Amino acid sequence: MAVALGEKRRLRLYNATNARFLLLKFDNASMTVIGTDGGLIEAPVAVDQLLLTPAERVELIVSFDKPGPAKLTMLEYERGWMGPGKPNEAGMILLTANVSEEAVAAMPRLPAKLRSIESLGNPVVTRRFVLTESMGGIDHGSTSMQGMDHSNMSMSSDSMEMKFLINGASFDMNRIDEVSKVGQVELWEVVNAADMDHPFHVHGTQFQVVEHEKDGKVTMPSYRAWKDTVNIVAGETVRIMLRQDLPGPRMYHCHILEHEQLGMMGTVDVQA
Ligand SMILES: [Cu+2]
Repeated sequence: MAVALGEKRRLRLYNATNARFLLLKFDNASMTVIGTDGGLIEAPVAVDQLLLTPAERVELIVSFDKPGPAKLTMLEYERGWMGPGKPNEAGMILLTANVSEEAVAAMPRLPAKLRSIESLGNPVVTRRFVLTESMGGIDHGSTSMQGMDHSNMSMSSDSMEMKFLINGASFDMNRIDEVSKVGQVELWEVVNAADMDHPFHVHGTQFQVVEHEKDGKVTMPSYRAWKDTVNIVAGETVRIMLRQDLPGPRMYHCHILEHEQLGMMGTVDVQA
């Protein structure tokens, strides 16, 4: 990509990988987030780096204020990889922009306000989803596997029968796990009691992240956004608010495709 010095470009990034966690940094350029999975956020937010987990999207304004190559680069992120074959991704370059010495004519300023995002109000229902992993018939909650050597394990090995569960259950197409109602505001508490991060994805709507809780410490997101995928770090609880406006069955699942295939998925039936 060739750009002029001082130019700004609007980039939409979509993590369409099955399992890679993209911790991104733009060397020699600056990033400003203007949108997430569900469109624009309320005001631009400058960031040094950003984590894009499978299925997450972000919309950026990138400012190229230094001449020479500007590189979108992956940084090391530990999501709790198990088994062999972990790719060495740190330092991988996803995009290079060649920034000219010649400056562009003045660029328009970003608007201070992009849109309003209303709060969903008070929830009338609270649901709790606990994510766990089970290996070879043994259930593993958090910390139980620490110190074990995972080097000989393979998720695809029949003998190990690795399973990924929500509330102790593996996905069943013929089972309804939750029953909801159109227009009902709900608080979902997603607890990651497993040893790996799991990007949690909900179909049919966009949600707002209320807070993250880990080791008793609660943090709120730094800005309000519409999302349909949020990473739940190992050992973390994330609370989200949502409302479904159309009737029908909707899936929710981990968006690491291997985990979803091995059971970490459920169905909420939204009734009219
Ligand atoms: Cu997962």
